[in-house]
Amino acid sequence: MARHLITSAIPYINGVKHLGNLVGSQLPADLFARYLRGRGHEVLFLCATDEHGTPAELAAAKAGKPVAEYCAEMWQVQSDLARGFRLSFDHFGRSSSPRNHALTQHFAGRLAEAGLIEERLETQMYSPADGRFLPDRYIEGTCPNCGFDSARGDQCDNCTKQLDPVDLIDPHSTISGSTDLEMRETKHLYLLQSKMKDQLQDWIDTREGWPILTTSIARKWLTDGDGLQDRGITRDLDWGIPVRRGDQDWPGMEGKVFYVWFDAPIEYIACAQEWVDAGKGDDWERWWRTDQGADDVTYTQFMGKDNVPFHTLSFPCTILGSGEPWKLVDYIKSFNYLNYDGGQFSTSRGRGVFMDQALELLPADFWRWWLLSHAPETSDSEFTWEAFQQGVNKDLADVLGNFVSRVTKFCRSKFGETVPAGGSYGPAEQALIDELTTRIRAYEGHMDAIEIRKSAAELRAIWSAGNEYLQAAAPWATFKENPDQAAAQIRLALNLIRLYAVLSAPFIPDAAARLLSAMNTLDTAWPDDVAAALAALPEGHAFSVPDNLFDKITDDQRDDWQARFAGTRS
Ligand code: B3M
Ligand code: ZN
Repeated sequence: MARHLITSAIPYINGVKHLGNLVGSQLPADLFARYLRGRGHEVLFLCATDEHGTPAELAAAKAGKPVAEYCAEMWQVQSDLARGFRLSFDHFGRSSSPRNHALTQHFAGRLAEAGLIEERLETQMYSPADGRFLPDRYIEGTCPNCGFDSARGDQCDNCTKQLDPVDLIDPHSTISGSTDLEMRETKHLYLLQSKMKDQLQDWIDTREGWPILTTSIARKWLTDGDGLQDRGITRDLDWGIPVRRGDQDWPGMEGKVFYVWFDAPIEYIACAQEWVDAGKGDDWERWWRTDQGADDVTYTQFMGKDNVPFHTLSFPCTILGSGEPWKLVDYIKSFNYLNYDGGQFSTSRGRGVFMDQALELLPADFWRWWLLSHAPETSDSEFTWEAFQQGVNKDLADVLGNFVSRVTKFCRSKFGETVPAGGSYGPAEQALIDELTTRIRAYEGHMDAIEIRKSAAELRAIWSAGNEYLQAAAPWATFKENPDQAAAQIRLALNLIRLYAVLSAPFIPDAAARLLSAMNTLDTAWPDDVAAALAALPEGHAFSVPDNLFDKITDDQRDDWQARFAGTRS
């Protein structure tokens, strides 16, 4: 039994996430966590809301609420949706927690002591009408690169170019609309990432077997242009973690907060402390401190590709720079984008299907299965309603659902609702056991390597093997000449249902639970020995016929949903 720490990128607080966000971090992280628990490992799976920065302040202002109140409400909304999708976090924390405040200030203090933080005087846009500086999204104007008229202070959403507020043409405040802006001097803290370049380069170069997507992004940032840039880690904002050196004031930094990307990854650690505070665990150090047992932990992070630089460079810089024995990530699984019906999912434009809407249409398993089996691993992938209908109907209804229904109903009609006795397994059954053994070992290999599409394909093949066996064995025909042999065939098939529940639970946990309850068993042992696993339900064991597992998506539903989600969310 090994110990696995798993974190998903923590979603921004400003609104409900869309299915593209879900499949790019939280959902695959949950798949992996459930799989490892199923194999008997000890898992700590953490996620949280990312509550600071200008997006939170602006969303709260739009909702007409104080930021703290807005964040508390949205945390509840996101937490409920996570439960709805059966995301099995051990704790769902908040980056605004007192724990994260203290830990972020602690890291800043350590980095300052190590000579890795520098105070720099710079000029920034100030709005006299608003009485404040205008960082990041508080300022908009015309993009000097493409001419887009609502480019933000930090980035143009149209051409994606990274910008500085001073680059914008005709800039204005997004709070008051004021164009009366001036440059004022203000002091900020810079993390001297450039000093850590060699150490980070060595670390990246020695990461064996990391996905190309992850290392190529890290290398590009390490070597492109001027290499690793020093990074401003403070902002002139009200909402955030006040700038302090450990528990001491930081002269000259009054009224400033840390930049959201400085404190957000630290929440991965603070979240483990919150998990202990919530009474769900009693020792966070053994997961995070290498001097207190975390050396034995395998730590895996999940995220979209846009988050990779912060996790391969910035956060490791914080960890390594502190000079303290914190656990570093062992493996980063990153994802490309899921597109929506010929375009992009977009939170700001409300385009696509959002987590709350998805659960109003169909149970979580439908979405989990389709999204995971189409995870954007090697390239971007696309959600279309046709593909969704086809995938769900074929894999879940025709293959898995149909197998369960045929086997349980046939047994009930001929033998009653108990595992039938009599007969014995012959060459056909042995061939099936052999095939399943090969396939289950392959499935484990793909899951261990977090190859999600390959895992889904193998699971589908495992379900199909059962259908093919049933078709060839034809117990409904065998029964007429040799009821004993039909009994053995059905006994095997009923045991396969339990086996399927165990193997499928990471993808479709609700259906798996229903199968186990129909098979009237609490035995979720992983099939290390397939022959033994197929004898788990003994002769005479009572079961019940489950209700239809998956209703097919009709053409009318598909057309209706496609039309309904063609526009933008209001
Ligand atoms: N909140 C961005 C995102 O949700 C950001 C991730 C933080 S991970 C520490 O894509
Ligand atoms: Zn642009």
